[in-house]
Amino acid sequence: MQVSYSQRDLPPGQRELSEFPRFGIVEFARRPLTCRDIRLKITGPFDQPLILTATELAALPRISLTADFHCAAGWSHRAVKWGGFRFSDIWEQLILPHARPRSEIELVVLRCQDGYRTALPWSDLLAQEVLLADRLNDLPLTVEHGAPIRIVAPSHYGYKSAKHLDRIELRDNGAEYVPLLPRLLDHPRARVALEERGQWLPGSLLRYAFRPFIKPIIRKLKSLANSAS
Ligand SMILES: Nc1nc2c(c(=O)[nH]1)N[C@H]1C(S)=C(S)[C@@H](COP(=O)(O)O)O[C@H]1N2
Ligand SMILES: [Mo]
Repeated sequence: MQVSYSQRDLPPGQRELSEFPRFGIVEFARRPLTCRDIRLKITGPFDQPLILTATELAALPRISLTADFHCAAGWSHRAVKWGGFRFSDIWEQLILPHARPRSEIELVVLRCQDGYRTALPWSDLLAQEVLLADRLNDLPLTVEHGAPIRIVAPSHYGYKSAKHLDRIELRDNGAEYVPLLPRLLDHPRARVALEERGQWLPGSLLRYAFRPFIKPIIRKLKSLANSAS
């Protein structure tokens, strides 16, 4: 199945990059991956945690999704082609039959091999365009872009698209979640269309505050990749 989420105009405050850069927290990018194979631990208000590997995922329909990617710091890259599985299919076909939650899920915490974490409201994650992707531009996901598997949530800023995903925590109480990033840089929903770059200050202001960090971070992460090879 093919889906496309590409717009004619970039969202407010975004500038286009012709290359798709590696981006994120430089300290975390220095950490070697602990596991090259897909292994997702699913925990929640049910008795037993669930482990999903490539074998279980292979039972689901494969989705190919082309979407623009928007980082809250202000860069966008157009028409990224992802391959993977819908989160909603994973929920309905792989989780629910084995682990029926005792209470309603409010929030999902996404935890990564490098120590990164982010969270999204449950209903946002169930949207049709949210994938767990293991392929990028018809090739297996590289370490730079989130191997072995990552979230892709194209309606949300890039910081919700957790790379090197290894744990999905379903929570019935969202209020207890402590964000990794300072709240100024972490909006609970981070919808691109509403310019929810962060909290406390409007996105239309934050776009100027974040912009100077784009180039140095990209340069730093490129030099990491070079020294590793
Ligand atoms: N595990 C992990 N996921 C992460 C990050 C990170 O540092 N570690 N950075 C986030 C940010 S801020 C962005 S913009 C995107 C960048 O994805 P890319 O490196 O594939 O361009 O990854 C997001 N997911
Ligand atoms: Mo970002």
